Amino acid sequence: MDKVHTSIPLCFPDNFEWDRGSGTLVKKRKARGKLVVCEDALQILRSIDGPICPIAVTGPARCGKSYIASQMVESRPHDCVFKTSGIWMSTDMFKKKLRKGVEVTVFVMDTEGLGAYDAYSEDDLQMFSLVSLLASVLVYNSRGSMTVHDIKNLRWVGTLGNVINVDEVGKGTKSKVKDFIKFFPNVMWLLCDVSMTFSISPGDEEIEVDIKDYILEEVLKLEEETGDGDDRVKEGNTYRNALLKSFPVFDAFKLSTPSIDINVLANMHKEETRSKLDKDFLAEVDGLLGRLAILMKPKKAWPYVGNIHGKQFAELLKEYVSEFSSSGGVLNIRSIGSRVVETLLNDVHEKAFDKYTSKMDEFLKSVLPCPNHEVVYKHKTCLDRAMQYFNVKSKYIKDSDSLSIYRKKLLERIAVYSDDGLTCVGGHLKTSLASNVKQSDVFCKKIVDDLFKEKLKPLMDYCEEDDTGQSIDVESAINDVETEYKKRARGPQIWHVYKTELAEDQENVEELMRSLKIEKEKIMHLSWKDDIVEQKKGIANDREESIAAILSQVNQLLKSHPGLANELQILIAQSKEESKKQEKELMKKHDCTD
Ligand SMILES: Nc1nc2c(ncn2[C@@H]2O[C@H](COP(=O)(O)OP(=O)(O)OP(=O)(O)O)[C@@H](O)[C@H]2O)c(=O)[nH]1
Ligand SMILES: [Mg+2]
Repeated sequence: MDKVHTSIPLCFPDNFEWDRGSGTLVKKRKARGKLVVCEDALQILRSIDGPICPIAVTGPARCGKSYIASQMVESRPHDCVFKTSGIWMSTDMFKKKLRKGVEVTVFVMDTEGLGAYDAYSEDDLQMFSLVSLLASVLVYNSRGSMTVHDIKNLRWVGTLGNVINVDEVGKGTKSKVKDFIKFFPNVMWLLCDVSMTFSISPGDEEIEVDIKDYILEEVLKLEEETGDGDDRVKEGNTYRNALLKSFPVFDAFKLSTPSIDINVLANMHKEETRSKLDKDFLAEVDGLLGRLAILMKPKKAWPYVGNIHGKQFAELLKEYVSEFSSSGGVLNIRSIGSRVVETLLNDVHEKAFDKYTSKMDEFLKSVLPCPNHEVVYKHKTCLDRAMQYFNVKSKYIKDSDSLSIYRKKLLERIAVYSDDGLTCVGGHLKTSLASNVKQSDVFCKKIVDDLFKEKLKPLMDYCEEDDTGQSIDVESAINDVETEYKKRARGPQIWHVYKTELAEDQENVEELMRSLKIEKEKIMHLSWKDDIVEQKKGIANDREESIAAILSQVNQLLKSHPGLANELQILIAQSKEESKKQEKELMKKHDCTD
């Protein structure tokens, strides 16, 4: 497993390589080139949610920056945590509640010394500009007391304006210092190894003053420019102006010599040395930390972003470093700001959309098919959730144009409505509603199939098989199917499927039943007819038989009584009458007039 580092480089010169395993920068066999960012550090930064307060320590080489930066990390580590080439960050972060109630995550950044023997002045300037842009509190560390003659030590500040461009690209508008000064860090000038007291003499008498007042009065007070060729004064005034005007708050603090023992001084970063340090020095370090706490403020980024979080800080760092290497050393922080806003809003928009879809899809999975109004109701709750997320996460972005573009983008990705606002014609909601229709269709058709198999098919089979002429209650069977369908069917396709599928089945059944009835009636009718024919046949036979019998009787009578013609006529008439009577009775029985 990789070692847990107490500090990690944010960016470093490309003649080094970050070795995650040992937590060190390994020097490569090449000359120093551009700065590169450390992806591991960006990951750590991105995980910081909420406002941040980065404190950076900078200043000339070998003047105790790394030692003092270590003392600023809470809880104070015993060993020096920084090994500086490039900009390093403490991985031990801590929370602080600031005066206005904002809670910030504080982390300390240490920089390689300005004017180090192997760094060119351009690199120094880049380094100084970078920490000025990244920090909320900038500690400028120098050793020894500062006099008016040491003013050139401020050259980094003086040339800041050459490196940082704030004007809109392609537009003639000039930004004023006051527009962006509040985005710059509060600055603390820390003078080490200064044991003496300071005094100023506004009148005749000397007054002992705090080092801050001394510096403001004696070092940073503009010198009168006497005229031609007084470049030294001019230059000094430029630096003075830059320091006082580029940073919103200026403070200064001094620390006395930590020890008179040179062995102790040489090993201050070691844990065992702490007990050997001068007690006054340690008390002063406590005092310094108290003063720094007053200077702390949430980091803001110019021009659009308010309080930035770890993620935005990581984006800014990446942008600054890559812009430095591609722009020949000049940063346009306005266009960087716009790009960062773009990246951030994209990210927030994407996450807000995920919030919407994750809840919505989970719901759809469990309830579809369902009435469309339930889908729309859930959509509204999920939309509120997504918009709330978007608003909370973008509240620190002050670029109202970009905000409204991304808000609209998010809304359109979720749902687009027709001009009259009544129909959803696009976005995720449209897909959800379409899926509901599709699932409802399949679901309802399956119910129709099931009901047909369960209830109608057996009925039809029974009707077809049964020829007993018993009456079957088709109507109540169909009503039963209808009630059951209404009970089981779900979603927007209930009526469509009812009309197109179930009603058709019902009609088929009814039709079949009707034709079945007719067939049966025909069969009945036919059998009646057959009966009549048979019976008629019987009557005819009977009549033939009786006619033959009568004729034989007649012959006998005529033989024995030749004069009995009248008796013969009566017998014939009787036979005819009998035959008709039988036929009538048959007709009456079958209600048939045939
Ligand atoms: N005299 C004195 N020495 C100090 C002080 N602080 C640290 N040192 C010693 O000065 C040397 C450099 O200290 P660092 O803290 O590494 O200084 P630095 O400014 O970070 O050095 P670079 O990163 O190389 O620019 C070490 O030997 C420290 O023990 C101080 O306040 N006074
Ligand atoms: Mg150092």
